[in-house]
Amino acid sequence: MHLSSRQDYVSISFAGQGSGSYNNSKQWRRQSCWRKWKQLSRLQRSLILFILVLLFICGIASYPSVTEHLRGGKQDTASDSILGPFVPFVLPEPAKQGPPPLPELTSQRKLSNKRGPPVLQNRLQKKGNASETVVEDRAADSKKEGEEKGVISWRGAVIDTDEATEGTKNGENKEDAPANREVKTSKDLESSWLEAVQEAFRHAWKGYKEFAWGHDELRPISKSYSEWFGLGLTLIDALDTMWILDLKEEFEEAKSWVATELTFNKNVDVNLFESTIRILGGLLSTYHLTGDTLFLDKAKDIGSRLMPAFNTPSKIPYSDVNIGKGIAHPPRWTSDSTVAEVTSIQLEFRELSRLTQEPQYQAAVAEVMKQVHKLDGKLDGLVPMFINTNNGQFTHQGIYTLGARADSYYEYLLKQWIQGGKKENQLLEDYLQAIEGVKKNLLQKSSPNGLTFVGELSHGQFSPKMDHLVCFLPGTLALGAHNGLPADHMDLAKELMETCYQMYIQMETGLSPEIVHFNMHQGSTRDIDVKLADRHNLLRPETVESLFYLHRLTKDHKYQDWGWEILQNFEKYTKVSSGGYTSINNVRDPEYPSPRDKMESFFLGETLKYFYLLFSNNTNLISLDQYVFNTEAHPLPIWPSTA
Ligand code: DMJ
Repeated sequence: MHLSSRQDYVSISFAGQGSGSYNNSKQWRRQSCWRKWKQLSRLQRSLILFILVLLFICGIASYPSVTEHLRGGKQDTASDSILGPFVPFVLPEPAKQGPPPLPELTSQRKLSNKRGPPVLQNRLQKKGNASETVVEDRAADSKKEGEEKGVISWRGAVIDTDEATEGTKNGENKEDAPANREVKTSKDLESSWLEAVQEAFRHAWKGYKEFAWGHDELRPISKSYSEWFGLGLTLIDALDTMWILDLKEEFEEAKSWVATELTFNKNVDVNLFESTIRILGGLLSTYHLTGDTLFLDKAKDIGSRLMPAFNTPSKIPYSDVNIGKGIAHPPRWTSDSTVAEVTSIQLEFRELSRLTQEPQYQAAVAEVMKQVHKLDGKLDGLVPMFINTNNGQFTHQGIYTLGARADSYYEYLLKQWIQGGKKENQLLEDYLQAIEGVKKNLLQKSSPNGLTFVGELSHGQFSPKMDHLVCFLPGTLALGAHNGLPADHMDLAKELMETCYQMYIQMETGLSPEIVHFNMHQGSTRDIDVKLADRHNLLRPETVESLFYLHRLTKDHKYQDWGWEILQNFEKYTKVSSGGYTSINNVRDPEYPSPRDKMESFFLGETLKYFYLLFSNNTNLISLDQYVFNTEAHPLPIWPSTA
């Protein structure tokens, strides 16, 4: 059994060369045909060869009439062709697996699909962008708005905290850009792209259902699964995506698994952060979207089982909990937790308290925020990456990043403030201070093309390294601007969005690597370098997530175009023919991107959901004035005002 799956893997990898599709059957078929051919007698072989030659001669003789037919542009059917149905033999187009090309795409929006030498693309699109003139208007407007109620001031920044209306806040386009386009075409394009996302989801689901049902992650190449917590992670992460994508049938089968098979009474260690954002967050949002109390009951169950994590000397939670035994512990090698992990579970636990009217969940996570707020060791609002669960202090100080281990700390400052009705000023202040800290310490421009990027700081030394994870930031900045934060947050969001897009488009596969390094010295010939060890792509969502926010809030359709381009590249280089999508090892080799044989749960939970929301022009589909997305793309309601 094991052996056969390894053989599959080798042949599948080979098929990736040139085709972009991981189909394991070709080589096998070639070998077995050859064996059969050798088994035939000499007479049989001569007869077959004779027939083939005869067919070839007939083919040559009929060639002119056939090509004539084709040139006439007329579609041959069985009834009007004297030769019967003509099926021309064509080589399979290399690496084309996605949905059929859409006529509107070529006629209405000419997308640059260049690859290879990393030259900057789409720079021109930036210039003369209608939305940028609106930014100036908004900046002028914001002074006037400051005189009205719901305004607070932070270090000179005027912040309008009044309820936002999508598409009308700082830096957002007032006019609905689609009006400039032909409405019918725009509608057609929208439905084709939405269907393409549904189709991608169905394909991913097919693989999961066939080879990994009820398990954590699909391994699409080996047609098997991997287990992390043993809790059906992909299925739970994908529940609300199916609901939003209107995939009722798939949703119902998943729901019945949750009802009959899902149990948290298991002797397993789970990571507090990962299970909170994926499982608790997924169940809570599905409850809100469907109103089905099955999901709320399951959310309460997992939420209460995670609580032992907070039983630490400092009240800063441990990273791991055994949800069957109710015992928590730090990782074996340290008593530290990750700062992003302990500060990115708040949206979910706060919501659980609100729904259950049981205050202990909210109290536990609020205590973490309170302590982190007061801690020494920050740099202009930027936090280190680790925190000790015994003494509650930051450790490994002096390193600052918006990437792994710190990223969602910043995201959740803003989002908690929004979730709670924009009343918790301390959260807002920490967020605003951190963004100023980013601008002062981490923001730089690349050479030769001046891409704005967020680097890292290590003991005062700047490193031009940026994780793909940082690409959540344009979306978060745009969301802040939408909620009344300074208009220059939207300007920065747009600049960083361009950079994240370039991280895709400058790669030979059109897919971003996990980490890039920007060139800063004058005379550089390219802006982006990728180290050998950083060339993988895990099907991560952050860029698509930010494209969604940027499109939703500016109405600029270029963000949809960029997203479409990226979706096509996922289709081309990560789709596995038997079902599912795989992470890849090398985004710089379109001939052999080298599958890693894993479909992360966030591909269904986040990436495909954000694609769908990006392509939809319906601002009421998970309105940003009613919902706030957790860091795993599960929408949770913004609390209704009690005042
Ligand atoms: C997801 O689990 C979440 O988005 C998290 O905040 C970061 N990592 C992955 C996706 O990249």
